[in-house]
Amino acid sequence: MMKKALITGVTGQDGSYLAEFLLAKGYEVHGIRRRASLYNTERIDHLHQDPHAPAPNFFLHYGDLTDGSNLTRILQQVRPDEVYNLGAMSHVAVSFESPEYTADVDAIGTLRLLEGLRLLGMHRSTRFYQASTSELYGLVRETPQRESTPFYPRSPYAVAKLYAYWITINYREAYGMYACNGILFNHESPRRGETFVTRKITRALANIAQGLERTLYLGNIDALRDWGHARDYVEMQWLMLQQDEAEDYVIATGRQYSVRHFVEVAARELGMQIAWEGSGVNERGLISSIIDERCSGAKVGQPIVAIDPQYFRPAEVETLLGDASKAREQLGWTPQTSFEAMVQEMVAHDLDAARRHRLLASHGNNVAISLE
Ligand code: NDP
Ligand code: GDR
Repeated sequence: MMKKALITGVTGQDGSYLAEFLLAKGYEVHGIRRRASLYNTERIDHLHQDPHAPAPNFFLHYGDLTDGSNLTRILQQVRPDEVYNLGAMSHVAVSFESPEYTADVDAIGTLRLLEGLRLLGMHRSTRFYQASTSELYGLVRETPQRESTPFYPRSPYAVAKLYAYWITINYREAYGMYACNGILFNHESPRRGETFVTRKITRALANIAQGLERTLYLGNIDALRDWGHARDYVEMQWLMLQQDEAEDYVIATGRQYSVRHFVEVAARELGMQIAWEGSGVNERGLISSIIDERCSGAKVGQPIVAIDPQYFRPAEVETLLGDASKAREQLGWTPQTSFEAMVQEMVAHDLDAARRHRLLASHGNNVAISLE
């Protein structure tokens, strides 16, 4: 029998890779999309199937994690074997601007799904994956971070995700649900949202290489992250739901780099010599140490990376480094893509897009480039 999966957040980075992965495994895949005034299905358009075609196996449903009755109706209609809750207001900096909405979607949205499954009597038959995050560790208490490391969330996003983490465990313990948390460290790809730092960097440097931009503005370039490739990480999400017992797992590469290093690797890929400019102190006294021996002043035409304090966060997560030994040993998982190969893939993708933009611009088309 063909298994059925329901993915919230199917239009996002991970949702698109997971949908591809599950379709390749022979699943019938259902995804929840939000209504938007513009198309928001770019990442999954290649999976679209004509619903009139014989035996389609990819379906989209309009819905929202803030709407409990809608979620329950979709669960009732689809009756999935597996639910992957990837939908979220996932931007840490934006969560400081919209903390209440973030809690509604990321925390209570998770509860709505779990409760929907329980009310429909599907809690014993449907397996549930919760997209938990390394942001839970926040102000880190132990390095590297593993499943037993204490949490200390540092943003409205992380606090909302902490609720989602515990409510998932609570439904597992209280109602015998197969429900687990994947505590995933940062993972990136050419499909990464354009305002997350890695994609912002590769996109801006590619535009600079094509003469469409001159300056990339960043916040805390000393932040350290454990970056993996999203394509590798969605396999883990599936593996976690295929075990005899539901458990929680850390997923990470075990390697850590600074934002500054990411810029340097991406720039090297493009054969660029970056000029670093400026420095910043945010209102809490956090200093980004960009003024150093490399800040010698830009030559004419040289690409500039400058610090703009507007990108500092009210509370920052300075360092994250994961220990995925449990996933490696119990699930036999290891990431396939190296940091360098991932940066290379992202740069190549964004350079291709920048070339097309330049071509359009040279033919008089107005190309809007927005970098946040
Ligand atoms: P994205 O931001 O790329 O995708 C988020 C998805 O959630 C989009 O499909 C978005 O829809 C959807 N969404 C947002 N708000 C709602 C809502 N109110 N109702 C229904 N759907 C909504 O995130 P990623 O793919 O990178 O991440 C997937 C999940 O994993 C998220 O929960 C994230 O918090 C978590 N995570 C991500 C990590 C990473 O490094 N990428 C690491 C650890 C955890 P739309 O397209 O319409 O905006
Ligand atoms: P993060 O990802 O907050 O770790 O959350 P992001 O790429 O936004 O930031 C990483 C680090 O880079 C610093 N930084 C900047 N960040 C952004 N976005 N823009 C900038 O200009 C900039 N300059 C420096 C940040 O301060 C931060 O330290 C991501 C999301 O996918 C979450 O949903 C997920 O849970 C975590 O990863 C794990």
